[in-house]
Amino acid sequence: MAALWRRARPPPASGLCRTLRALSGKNEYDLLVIGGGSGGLACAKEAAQFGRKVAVLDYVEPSPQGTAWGLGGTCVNVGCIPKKLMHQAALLGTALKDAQHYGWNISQPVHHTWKVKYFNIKGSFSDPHTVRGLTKAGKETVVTADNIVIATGGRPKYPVHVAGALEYGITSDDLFWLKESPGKTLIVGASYVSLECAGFLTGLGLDTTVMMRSVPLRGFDQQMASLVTEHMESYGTKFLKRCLPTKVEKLKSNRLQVTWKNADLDKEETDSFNTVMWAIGRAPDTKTLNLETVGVKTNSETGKIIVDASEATSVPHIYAVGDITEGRPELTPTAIAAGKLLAQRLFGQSSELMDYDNVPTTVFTPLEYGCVGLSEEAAVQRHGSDNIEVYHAYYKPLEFTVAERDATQCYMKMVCLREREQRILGLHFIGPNAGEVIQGFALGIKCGATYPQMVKTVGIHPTCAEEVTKLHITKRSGLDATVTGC
Ligand code: FAD
Ligand code: NA7
Repeated sequence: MAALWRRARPPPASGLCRTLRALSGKNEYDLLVIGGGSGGLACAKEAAQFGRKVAVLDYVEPSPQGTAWGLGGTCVNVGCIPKKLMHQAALLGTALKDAQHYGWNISQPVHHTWKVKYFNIKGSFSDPHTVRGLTKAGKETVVTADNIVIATGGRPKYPVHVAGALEYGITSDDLFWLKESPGKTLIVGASYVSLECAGFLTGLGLDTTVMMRSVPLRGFDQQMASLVTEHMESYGTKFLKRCLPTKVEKLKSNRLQVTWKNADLDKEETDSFNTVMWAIGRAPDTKTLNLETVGVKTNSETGKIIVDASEATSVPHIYAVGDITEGRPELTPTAIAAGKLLAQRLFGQSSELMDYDNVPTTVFTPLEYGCVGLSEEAAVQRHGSDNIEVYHAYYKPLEFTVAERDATQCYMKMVCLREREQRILGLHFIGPNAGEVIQGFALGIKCGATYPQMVKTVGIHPTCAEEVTKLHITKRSGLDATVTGC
């Protein structure tokens, strides 16, 4: 009887799908995208423009602290957008201070109030054309497609050997969704995520400490990175250098007591905080995708998916874009552009590949740091120090003068090849609106701009960006690089 019932029962959904596919020889969709973030949505929307049948799966696994959000991925929910708005909130605090120097009467003291606005199928491969998804309620859905794009991004890492880290700590996934101010905060790590968050928390008036085990902003130009942290220190952010946390405990007062090892003093130290945030890097969650079953290769160290220049994985018709991919910049515009170009190649008879060279970016610390192209270290490594010329300048933004703001870290440098044409290899800028400044110059550098062309470019006066067009002191000369007068 039981055997009869088993035979009469319809096959499970995934089996049904496979059966239908086997019968018709067709998949349901032209394209299935796993991950509805920056890269995935851009790819799906572009493919739909070509009239293709497209499906997107997106599922947000709640953070260990229980924070969850809806469609859109990291950037709009827990990344670029809330971060930039918090940065703006902090900048407004500084602007309020400046305003008094410009003659505005502002009744003191000015305080920030923490405000929050709330705005929610986990995909796993069962064969190379079939993805099985579970809704939050546990309902199974099965989707088959000719082409599949994996765009599942990454999530913040927790330190594995620090007792209490997972239990008591938060990450950037939680910070932007807190209902109450985080209070006195410790941020561990010296990545851009760490420094940006520490910057805006300090700017909002919170007692904020960054704990770093080695250098700040690894991978970025290190002279610029030092200026960024130097400015943050003068702005009020505390730094615990060459320190590694060992445990986090909850005190009766509900505060979190953190113990760490100070490598310079070779001793253990402790302090208590209201909030401990881990910003020690991000990791792809490839385990749940079941990639081994279908043969998609990953880097065993990073867990990221290995792709070629056309974003193809080791399995034909399976592609990957965005943060999940090995060796790509972890940035929203690169994920979007890569997703769009992939859809155009798949369905629009295009052969254009994503060009990952000279991608501009900005670290939104209190004094912003924008850059495009090579760091000075990378240029030296690639071309040799005799073959590069670095033009640099310390400058004072006009708006800092009336407000009597210190401009010690307002600095820029342009790294060029030294041969006759002096092609620009990298541009680095610390100062107000660095993202806005660097974006335009990035076009020139993408087009192969040279130093002579840059200095022939007429500046817009009075701006900070005009100083880029006036750079003339080389580092090699040893001359004072401080800009004076107009
Ligand atoms: P994501 O946007 O992360 O999207 C992946 C989606 O897939 C998520 O919704 C995820 O929940 C979902 N998913 C995962 N697994 C599955 C599964 N098995 N099934 C279904 N769905 C799944 N970049 C910038 O360019 N500028 C910035 O200023 C900037 N600031 C940042 C600040 C912070 C704090 C952080 C954390 C990141 C920031 N970034 C910034 C980086 C940027 O957010 C990422 O590079 C970008 O979001 C990557 O896009 P993606 O499509 O690869 O992945
Ligand atoms: P990154 O750039 O991977 O940086 C992680 C930071 O956290 C970095 O300062 C690390 O120090 C530090 N770190 C890493 N592990 C630990 C532990 N266990 N304890 C203390 N500190 C630690 O972070 P993001 O994810 O923010 O950046 C991702 C991408 O953005 C990156 O690939 C760039 O392309 C830009 P370290 O320098 O290793 O000593």
